[in-house]
This record gives sequence, C-alpha cells and structure tokens, in this order.
Amino acid sequence: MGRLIVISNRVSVPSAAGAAGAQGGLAVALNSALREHGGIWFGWSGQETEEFTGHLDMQRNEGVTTATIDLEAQDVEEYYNGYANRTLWPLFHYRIDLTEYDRNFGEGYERVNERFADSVYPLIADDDLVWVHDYHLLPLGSILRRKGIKNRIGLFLHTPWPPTRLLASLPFHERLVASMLEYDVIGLQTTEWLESFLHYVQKEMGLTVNLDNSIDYQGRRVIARAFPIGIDYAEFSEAAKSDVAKEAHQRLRDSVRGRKILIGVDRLDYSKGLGERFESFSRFLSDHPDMAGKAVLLQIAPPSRGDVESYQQIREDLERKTGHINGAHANVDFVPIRYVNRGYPRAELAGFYRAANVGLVTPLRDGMNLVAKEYVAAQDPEDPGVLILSQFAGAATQLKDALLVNPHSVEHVAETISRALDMPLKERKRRHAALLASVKEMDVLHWLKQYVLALSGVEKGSGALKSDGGPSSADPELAAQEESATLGATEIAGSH
Ligand code: GDG
Repeated sequence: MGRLIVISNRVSVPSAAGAAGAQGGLAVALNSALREHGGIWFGWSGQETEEFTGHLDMQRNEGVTTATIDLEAQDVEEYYNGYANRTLWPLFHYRIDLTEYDRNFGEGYERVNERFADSVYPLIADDDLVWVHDYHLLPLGSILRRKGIKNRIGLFLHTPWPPTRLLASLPFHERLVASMLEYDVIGLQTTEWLESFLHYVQKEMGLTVNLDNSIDYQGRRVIARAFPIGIDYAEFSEAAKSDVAKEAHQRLRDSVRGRKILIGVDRLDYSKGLGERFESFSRFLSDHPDMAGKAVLLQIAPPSRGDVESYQQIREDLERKTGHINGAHANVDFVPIRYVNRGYPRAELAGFYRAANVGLVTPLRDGMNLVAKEYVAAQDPEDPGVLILSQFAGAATQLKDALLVNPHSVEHVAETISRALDMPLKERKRRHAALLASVKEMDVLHWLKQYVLALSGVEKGSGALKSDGGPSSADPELAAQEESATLGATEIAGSH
C-alpha cells in the first residue's frame, strides 16, 4: 500500500518535549494516525507571507513528516477567518444566526483550495492514499481530480453535517456538495450526520443512494460512511499515569480543600455551550443550598479563532457571566467557577480530569467531542468520576452510559449535576466500565484502520494514472528536503 498523504488546514506536531498547549481534536487525532501509519502531513504553517510563494517547508518531527506552506494575509482573512470560520463552521453547527455570506470569502476559499492543490500535487505518488480533512478543504479533492490525480482520495469531516434546509441557505451550496462527490470516500462522524448528508444529495441533487449508502454520480461511485473518531487511548492512559499527571491531580485536589470538582475543557467556542453550562452550575448551586461552598467548576477554555468577532463576543459574554455567578455565590474563601483562558500540557490535563468528580461536556452541537473520551480514559476505575454528556455531541451515540443531557435546559443539567455528585460508587463503576470499554475499543487507531481500509478498498480512479510518476522520485528537490527533514521545533498550534 502507498503512503498516506494527510491534508488539513493546519499542521501541528508535538515537539519532543510533548504538547505544551492547546491542540484541537483534529490535530491530536492526526498526529496519532500518522505516527502509526507513516506518510506526509500537508497544510498551512499558520504563518503569513506578503505574497504566496508555494514554498514547501518539509520537516520530520517525532516520527511524522510534515510539509507546510505559508499563506497571504488576504488568504487568511477570506479563507480561514472568512469562509471556513464565519460561514461554514457556524452553519455546520446549526448557528445560521452567526453565519456570514460574503462573496469575497467564497472566492478566497476557492483560491486557497487551489493553492493547496498546486502545492501538494508534486508530493503525491501514484499509489498514495490521499486523505483530506475537514470543512476548510471540501472542494480540494475535485481540484486535485481536475489536475489529473487518479489516486484514491477521501474526505473526513470532523464537524456535524447540517440539516438540508439549513444548508440550502448557503449560496452555491449545490456546487460545494457536488465538488465533494469527486472524493472516493466521504467520512462523517456519526450516522446522524451521514443521514443528513444523504438526505441532501437525494433531496437537493436528486441523486439515488444505494443500499450500501454509496452514491452514483457522473459515472463514479462515492462511498459515504460514518467513522466515529476516537482518542489515542494508549497514549492518553499512559499520560494519565505519569508523574506530571499525578502532580497536577494532587495540586488541583489540594487547592479545593475537600470540595467536589466539576471539570470542563473546551476550545473557547460558541458551539461548546459554555454559557449554558455556567448557568446550569449556577442553578445547581441555587437549588441546593446544602452544596453552597462545596463544589467547584474548573473550566479550562483556551482561546481560539480570536480574529473572528463571534469568538470575541463569546469571550466577553463568558467573562461577564463568570463574574456575575461568582459574585452571587462566592464567599471569602470560596469561588465557585474557576475560568481559565489558557491551555495545559496533555499530561496535566489528564491529571485534572482524574481529579474531577464530574466531567461536564455539554456542547450545543459537536461532531464527536474527544474531551468526553479523554475524561473517561483518565479516571481511576476503582473510584471513577461521572460523565455528563450533551445529547447533541456525536459522542453521545457511543457513550450511552454517560448521563445524557439537553444542554439547553438549565434545569435538566442542574438536576443531573446533583445526581452525578450523589451517585453511589457501584453505579459509577458500572457506568465507567461500560464507557471505558467503548473508548478503548473505538480508539483513534480503530478509526484510522477503518477509514484506510475503506479508502484502499476503493477501485482506483478510472483513466490514465499521473504521467509524471509522483513525488519524491519525481521531484529531486522535494525528495532531498524530505530526506533531510530535521527534528525541528515545530510550534504547537490548534489545527482549527
Ligand atoms: C473538532 C470537532 C471532533 C483542549 N484544551 C486543551 C487541550 N484540548 C484538546 C482536548 C481535545 C481537543 O483539544 C478538543 O477536541 P474536541 O473533539 O473536544 O473538539 P474540537 O477541537 O472542536 O475538535 C469535534 C474533533 O474535531 C475530532 O474529530 O471531535 O467535534 O469540533 O483533545 O484535550 N489540549 C491541551 N491543553 C488544553 O488546554 N494539551
């Protein structure tokens, strides 16, 4: 089998010292996948240049080869801050109220997708599997096809797929989805998003979906399937046992002096339901005067996409809300919400999860949610905490032994917090054992294998193979760069 060429918006590889900051879920998963399978990870460096050059910076870090390009400021504004994060992200998370439609964004999105295609093209050898990730790059496969790439090309979408009626509000929606049908495999996180996608192609494009969920389009067959992503269980449970984790665990426990801990860990994003979560916790405190001063919510929320106004807005809202709730419930030696706008290394995070009696994972809409799985993996099986999970996270389809909640209902979440804190050890152990079995079995390697199996099982595109033979061999300069790629210090950054 050929190599895996992974393409995502951002490339983010941990340094030898370990991840020091916030990495988005996609980055964490792709790191594990590439370490296992080998190949190249291509994407934007996160850097801006005055003029786009297409220069590829190749490095080898921690067993993963990366190839990155810089983008122009206008690209970043129109493609990343614009179409990706002000149009598609809110729309795909059902936030049509926040969705902005701007022709320049659309043009920037297409231009950057072209630039990605031009830059990655020389890296692709005949037998490589090309695996494109996420909403930033939906049309990339079709551009690569236009350039003559006959390889197997797959897409995996990390976000939800919106209902047809919402998607129909996007100008040129049909063109966007039609471009996706140039992939061989379209992977979604859950059957709910899959059904939504299939509904769109049937209702809006009049296509027939076969019994195996494949779609016939312009003489080609496209496979659409759910591949629920998991965490790197082996890596994370090791991290949870490390000295760093133990120290973080102890530090947190000491700091709360015998109080119960609830934990939330999320990129600062409106889809994560942080405001509703804070209000639910406040309601819990109001409804249970006996718990006054006895439970603390630790919310870790590293800032994300700070150039986009709706993210500045959510940050301000949360600061106001935290101040308000803390003002109402604090006393001289107790502050109920610890709201922290920074990231922590993964091992510390694992220690914090383990110290917490309750994991509060209450997004309003989430493709999967890896935090829920990390919380489960980090628990002590002999005295585990309780996971409270939104029914609107993709993870809810797998983690059925969590306490599932409607995150919009402040009362329901407040009652569930009370139930979680009172849950007898026997029930906690039973629920945790079931959750752990699922997290372990459906880990990131399982996801990787299932996807790669599906993609490699596809018959290679019809028509002539690429005439120039492909990458390392075809382009001596790139081959040399690839070979000499050194262990450099790559900046850790969220891939979103
Ligand atoms: C997207 C989709 C889907 C967070 N704070 C810190 C930190 N994190 C890490 C977590 C976790 C990851 O970021 C977040 O992953 P999620 O899955 O919860 O959410 P998104 O970032 O929105 O990810 C999502 C995912 O892609 C994968 O397909 O599940 O639905 O939205 O791993 O631990 N990591 C560190 N410090 C932090 O402070 N080191």
